[in-house]
Amino acid sequence: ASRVRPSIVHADSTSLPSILPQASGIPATNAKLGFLGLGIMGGAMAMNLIKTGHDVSVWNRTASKTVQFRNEGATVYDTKRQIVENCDIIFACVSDPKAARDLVFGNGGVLKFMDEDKSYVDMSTVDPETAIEIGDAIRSKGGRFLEAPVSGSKGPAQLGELIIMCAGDRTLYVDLYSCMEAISKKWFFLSEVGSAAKMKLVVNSIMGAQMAALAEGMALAERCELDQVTLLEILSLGALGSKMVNLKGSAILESNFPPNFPLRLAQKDLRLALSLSETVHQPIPVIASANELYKRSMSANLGDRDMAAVYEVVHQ
Ligand code: NA7
Repeated sequence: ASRVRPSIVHADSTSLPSILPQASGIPATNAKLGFLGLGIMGGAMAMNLIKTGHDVSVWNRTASKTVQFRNEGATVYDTKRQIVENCDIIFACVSDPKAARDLVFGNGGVLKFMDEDKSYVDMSTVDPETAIEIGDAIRSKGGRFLEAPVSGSKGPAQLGELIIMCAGDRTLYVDLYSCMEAISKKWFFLSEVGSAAKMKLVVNSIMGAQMAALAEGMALAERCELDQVTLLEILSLGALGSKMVNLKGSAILESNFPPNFPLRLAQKDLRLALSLSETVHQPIPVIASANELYKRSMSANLGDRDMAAVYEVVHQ
């Protein structure tokens, strides 16, 4: 039997009322979207989908987080089952591999309710093994699967300027055009499921080590009685100038670490990157060493603060 795919309505279509908000001029797909996980990242992405005229239903483990989405026009469901039954494409964005597996395989998980008319897009940052296991399971029920971890933290997520690494079902990737426009500035198709997870872990391992080096450098500057503001200005004017240096450097200067990217998730990504490096026998001693600082930060109860709070353990 031929499968009915939710289709993209193209910009020159006259069938859509012009009052609908659009993502960069692209009318929203007609597909009914479900979103599981309304944390910092998932919440911002779901909100941008709603604001660009998509039909969005949401579920979150902690129900109180759904209120603002209902107020913006989303349908709120109490169970994952209802999301699957009422939606064509289900997005998930939860903390870690355990949470991502729980959503699919756990009690009331989505797998039981998936069929050949459903698609599942996992945007959580997980290890490649988890992505492959989830992808295989969804496909075993006839559904389409795309892994789509994102690069960028709270600010880019709210601005719809994430960078998205996708791998898996190419037709689903194409069908997500208006969604990707709504939440990202660039999206990539890599290849087989697992490759996006690997790419994301490589990206975040570099970021974790860079953050740790910035924290140590700022601590060293202070210990040498150098002005940290001047240090940041010198860095930002040279080859190391970056949003990361500016934003995280300012956070350190102000000793203010609201969680744009919670430290516990940064440490999770380093842990997963280290495991990846072991499977392919690639030494990553600088990244491994940075991970020790994040582990120490976790012991110092800094996990729910921003990753820049790693400064607190290098600056004693
Ligand atoms: P947050 O803000 O810590 O949000 C985590 C979300 O994951 C939140 O909705 C949690 O629900 C949900 N979660 C965690 N564990 C579970 C389980 N077991 N079952 C269902 N839902 C769960 O993280 P971010 O939004 O910053 O990051 C999400 C992902 O993107 C992560 O992989 C990052 O590395 C990148 P809660 O509200 O706590 O009930």
